[in-house]
Amino acid sequence: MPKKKQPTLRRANTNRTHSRTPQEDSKSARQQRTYTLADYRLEKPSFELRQVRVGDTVRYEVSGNLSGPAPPIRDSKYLRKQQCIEIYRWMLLNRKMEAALENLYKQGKVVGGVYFGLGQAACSCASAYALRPDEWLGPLIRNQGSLLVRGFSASDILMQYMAKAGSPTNGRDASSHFGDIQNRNVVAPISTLGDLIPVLAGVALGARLQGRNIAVMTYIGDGGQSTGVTYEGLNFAAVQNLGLVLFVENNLWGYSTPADMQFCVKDLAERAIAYGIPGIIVDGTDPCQVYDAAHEACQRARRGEGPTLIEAKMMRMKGHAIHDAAEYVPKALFEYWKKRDPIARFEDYLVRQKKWLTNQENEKLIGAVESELEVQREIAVASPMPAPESAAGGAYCETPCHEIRPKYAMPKCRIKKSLSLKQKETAVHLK
Ligand SMILES: Cc1ncc(C[n+]2csc(CCOP(=O)(O)OP(=O)(O)O)c2C)c(N)n1
Ligand SMILES: [Mg+2]
Repeated sequence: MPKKKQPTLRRANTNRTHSRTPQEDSKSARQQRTYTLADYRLEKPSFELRQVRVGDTVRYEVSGNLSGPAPPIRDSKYLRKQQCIEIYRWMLLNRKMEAALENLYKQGKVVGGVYFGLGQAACSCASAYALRPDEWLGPLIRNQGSLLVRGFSASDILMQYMAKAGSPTNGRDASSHFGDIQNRNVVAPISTLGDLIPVLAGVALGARLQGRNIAVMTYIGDGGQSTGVTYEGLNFAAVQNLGLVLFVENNLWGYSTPADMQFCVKDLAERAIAYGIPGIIVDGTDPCQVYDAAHEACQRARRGEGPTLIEAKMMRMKGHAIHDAAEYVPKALFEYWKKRDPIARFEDYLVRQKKWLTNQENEKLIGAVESELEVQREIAVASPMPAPESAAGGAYCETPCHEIRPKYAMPKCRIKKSLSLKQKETAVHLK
């Protein structure tokens, strides 16, 4: 039997003494990989945090350029005047509802802790605004603005925090662990950070099997993005070309750990390269940038082209939760981001720059949001606590209560045999 020819292994010449030929240079240039990350920001903050030990305690010091003026809002490529005003309104409601929540907590009416999204309203509201009603959202605990955009009322959120009988979980769960899979297509937040990612990828896969490519959106923090399940979920979405839109909310802190001590990459969007998907950077305090990136990612998702990772850079303007005074955050950092307040800057953009709202119209709009919130607050405060004997009931519903049916019924997908593997992955063929 003829001897099988062994493949020859070519070794790199480690003792090379001659310089590289032009042919070698061009070959190496061809092999070199370059990646680009779209960056929508009009300002690239540059400062560093340093941990300083003082006796048994540590504190953080910030250095860098913290005195520059706040950047302007970037004109949206897609939003029209009325849509900008609508997003501004959601952002106002988001903030005012959180202020009401803080007061209710101080009055002893809240059961458990309260988590705020102060400084993050543009990211929550403008991202959720990019989804269609039939698409899906999986918010995190700070994305209360996203819940409002998806159709929950402020009283739902206030009642949930007060554990009222009429709250979405009938008073059996505090904070934001609620969703609505029947009408609003909202998956309840999962506290185990990262777990929403494979769940939402699964929702997109389910829709694909029904013959539709849809956008599904969820969020992960700068801390949570280091979990294993984030990698697994996003990688799965990438290889299956699922329409996941993942916002990495880089608010510079994970509890009391600064972002500088959590990862070595310069921008978290760089991690997209490792999944083979687009990575985008936006200023998370600019609703137009957030919307544009979200809209483009949703369009990609709807075309069956797979997931997008969007890093939204901003700052958590309060402690981790209401019990945390955030004394570890250098005051200069709060001052810097206060000048970049998303609502004040968007208001300035709409009223003074674009002149899409007169001062009078703006005041009227703010007044209307305040009145709406006051009505919602009163409904929430006046509603009853659950009956003690109901304590052993289910958090979401009683069993048997209603039949939980699959949203889109059985798969309708037919894949043509003649398609290439890549085409088969994204193909949507209705019967
Ligand atoms: C898998 C997992 N590990 C740890 C925690 C505890 N934990 C809750 S919130 C939090 C910090 C999260 O920081 P980040 O992801 O940056 O979100 P942020 O609070 O800044 O919005 C941690 C560690 C958790 N909920 N899940
Ligand atoms: Mg964080």
